Amino acid sequence: MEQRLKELQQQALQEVSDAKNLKELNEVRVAYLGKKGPITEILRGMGKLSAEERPKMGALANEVREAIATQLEAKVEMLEKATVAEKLASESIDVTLPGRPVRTGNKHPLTKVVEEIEDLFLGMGYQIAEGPEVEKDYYNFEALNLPKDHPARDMQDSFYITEDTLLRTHTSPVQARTMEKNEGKGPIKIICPGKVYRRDDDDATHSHQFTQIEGLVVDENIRMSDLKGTLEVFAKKMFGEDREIRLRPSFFPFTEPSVEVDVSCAKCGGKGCNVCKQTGWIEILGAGMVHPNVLEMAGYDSKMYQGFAFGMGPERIAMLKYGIDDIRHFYTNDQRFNTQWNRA
Ligand code: 2U9
Repeated sequence: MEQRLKELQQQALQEVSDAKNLKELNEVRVAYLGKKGPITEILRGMGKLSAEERPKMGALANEVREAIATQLEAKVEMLEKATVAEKLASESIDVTLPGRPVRTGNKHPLTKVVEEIEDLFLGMGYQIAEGPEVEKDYYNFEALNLPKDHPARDMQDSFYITEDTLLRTHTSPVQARTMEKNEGKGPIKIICPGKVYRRDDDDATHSHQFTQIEGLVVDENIRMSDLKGTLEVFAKKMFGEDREIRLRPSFFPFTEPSVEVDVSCAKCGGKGCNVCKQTGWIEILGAGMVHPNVLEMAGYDSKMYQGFAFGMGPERIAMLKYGIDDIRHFYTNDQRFNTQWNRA
């Protein structure tokens, strides 16, 4: 029996050592230490031994059992550690690998130019004011010194909704509303960006809906020189520090005097070329001193308060700055156009 136990121990330990995984190891456990296994059988048969041999064999059988169990435990632990190590190795992440590129969108070129202009005036202490696109005839025309019989009110030129509401034809009503809200007091220093609408046939330079940015400054002691200095800073920041501006007399019902403002041509530096039609100058905006009638209608004493105003079309500014030849590009959403303006 002693011999049999020793053989069993040797055999079991060999099988433990040969087991390649936890499943095989469990099979060894069941085969040797299970209820139907040879060791249990031997222990059950102890009764048949002599009183002298019984304790000796019992102790030996238990020793063999212990030895196998201890080896099994050790092997289980080893296999478990190996499994964890294998899993860690296979799941390791190479943090030095380059990331997958993410395709980002970009702002519309018109949005970029509007924001550039806004930032420029915000930097000069202006605030941004907004107002409704469906506007009262009063704020769109009357308050801006365009009386009832003025030709600009023609049904042919504006999108009327009712007799006294229309899609605004400029952003000037926002300034008129702001002045009214300020109840005759200064200072006001605002720019008004937004969509405007005019009855026009669309072509390379006209669109029935376009964008405007207008500015208004109202305070005591505002002079034409303030307007000129402001527009000079704007033109240089927008088109280049070596650009110059010139003012030409013009007419708008809401300003007196009124001017049109040109910037020296960036391509030829003023010598004359195809971009500036050989004149050396390019028109970029209109401006003037706020008409006393406009100040008075909004509740300002025009002897105490003066103002200057200006208006520009960001599409035109963008077309000049980036050499875009057709205003319709801004509104037809061709991705080849929209995605080529990825400068920050
Ligand atoms: C108030 C008082 C005065 C706004 C002005 C212009 C001159 C002007 C055009 C340029 C090209 C519009 O985009 S465009 O078609 N604008 O020339 N706008 S002065 O004057 C105002 C506005 C509001 C209360």
